[in-house]
Amino acid sequence: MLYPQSNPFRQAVDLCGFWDFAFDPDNRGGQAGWADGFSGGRPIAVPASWNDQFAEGHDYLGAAWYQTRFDLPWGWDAGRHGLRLRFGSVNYLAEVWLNGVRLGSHEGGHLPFELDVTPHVWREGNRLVVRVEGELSPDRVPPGNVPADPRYSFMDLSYPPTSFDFFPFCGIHRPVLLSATAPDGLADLTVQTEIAAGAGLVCVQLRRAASDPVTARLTIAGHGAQIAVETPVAAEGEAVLTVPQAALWAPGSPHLYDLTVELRRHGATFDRYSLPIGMRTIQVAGDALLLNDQPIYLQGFGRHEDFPVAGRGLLPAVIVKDYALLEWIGANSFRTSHYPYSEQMMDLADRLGFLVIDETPAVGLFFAEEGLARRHQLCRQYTEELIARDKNHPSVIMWSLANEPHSDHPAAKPFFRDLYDLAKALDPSRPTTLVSHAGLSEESFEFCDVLTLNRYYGWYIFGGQLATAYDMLSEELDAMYTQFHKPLILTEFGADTVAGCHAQPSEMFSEEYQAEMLAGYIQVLRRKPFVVGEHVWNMCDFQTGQSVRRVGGLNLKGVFTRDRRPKLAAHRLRELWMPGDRSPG
Ligand code: GCB
Repeated sequence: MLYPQSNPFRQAVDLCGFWDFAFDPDNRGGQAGWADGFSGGRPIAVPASWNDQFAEGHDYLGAAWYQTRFDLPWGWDAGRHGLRLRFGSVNYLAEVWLNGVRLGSHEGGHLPFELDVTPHVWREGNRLVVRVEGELSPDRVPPGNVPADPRYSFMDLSYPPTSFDFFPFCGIHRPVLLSATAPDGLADLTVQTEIAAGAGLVCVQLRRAASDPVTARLTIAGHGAQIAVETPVAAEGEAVLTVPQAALWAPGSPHLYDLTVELRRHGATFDRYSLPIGMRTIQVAGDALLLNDQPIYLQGFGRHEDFPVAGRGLLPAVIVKDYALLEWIGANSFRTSHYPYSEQMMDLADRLGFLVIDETPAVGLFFAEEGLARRHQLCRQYTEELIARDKNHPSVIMWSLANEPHSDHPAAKPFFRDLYDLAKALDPSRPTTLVSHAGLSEESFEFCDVLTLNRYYGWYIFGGQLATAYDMLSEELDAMYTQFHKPLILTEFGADTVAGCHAQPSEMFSEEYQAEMLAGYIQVLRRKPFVVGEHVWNMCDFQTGQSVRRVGGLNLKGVFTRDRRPKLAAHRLRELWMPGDRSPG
């Protein structure tokens, strides 16, 4: 699925702004005909979560209705163009009607879906209605409302009752776009790059929405190069372009080229699409992770899309701020914990040169029989949608198929074997992983190219005992390497920290404790040649369910506060991470 863009052959308009909104706690909207349009709604911002916009909606996860109106822009013609609506992310369940006609539905937040509106759209006065629902349920992914029963391997008393540690924000979270394209134009592009003797080989696969024979002209421009080829295309086509002395993409030098594909019939162009591409390779070799054949070491964070008032809604200024902080602190990477981030975030990772472990929304999975087939099907769907969305980003160096599944169950291994095979079939070019807290007993590490582990010695266990924590970590890492012989990234380690709380000597919750713990962990990690990365949990404090463990409903493991102010640990990490300080501890 290509992100909509505007040029002389296609156009996209943004439908975001203030929509009408109504909660529907008794589920009356369907019967009352709200799908045809409803009156008495109040204004809501799109994109944004509803939870922080209205006090009574703070913990409300049930049904709610959105509505807006639009006219077709000048020159758009449903007789000549393919017209589509594209939602970047609606959490959790979306059902969409245009002018009273049900267009379709989509399950799962954080991933885009498109609906064809061509047959139903009017020139003026279109009424778009979306029913959104975010109930927590054991057969959804991520799951929630899971019975407090040891068979489900999950018991954590928090409200709302999620099986994961972040707030289950609901709403239309990312842009809603209306696009017009040539009905026989480009439907998809897949770009893969290889490097051979300094030249970049760019293999482009094209897919069209029609199958009559036409010509594709592909151009790669940038860094002094201008290379073009032509190739015949029917429903599909392929071309390989060679860029001599390619400027490779890497952190610190994120060189991008412009790939432009034009479709022509009888010499006349009828569609065009442009994509920034980066030439780079990524592979696992022995104990190392190689970018462009050179070992790389990841330093950075797990993060959340989370900010006051907007909740999980797209806020471009926060994206820019977060990249500025990542640059300031000397990070080169992050994981999209625990769901795919916005396409805007991914575009900037390419431009600014950050390495991304791209994670599906499969967090808090458990494998008891009830709902298992459904959870499995959803994980397959998310894996397919994520790879389809992000396959062309040079910044994406690894797929993460889940976070901390409760995998001490016989059904877990076949479940992950299937997801791994699926990811490899869709994209054999990138390493795949599964972020685990099971460590040595994680049987599904068999299907991981890189081991990714979360550890909280010195916090949830051995709290206050940092020397013991480092010993435990060191021993476990060595044992894991002995057992699996694969490179390892510590994808989470950290301590809740109240900004402004100080202690000498350090104590849990103080800024000193967090700074000391992170530095101590990093010292251990850098002594292990098979460790290829350190991701601190978390970049910023973030909202989660209310519980005795979470002061103010916040997870306070950020090295920045929720409003992006550095704690002591941020300064300590900066000393360790800025270029020039890559020496082993
Ligand atoms: C974890 C989870 C993460 C939590 C974190 C914590 O292992 O992967 O989602 O937020 O621990 O702070 O407890």
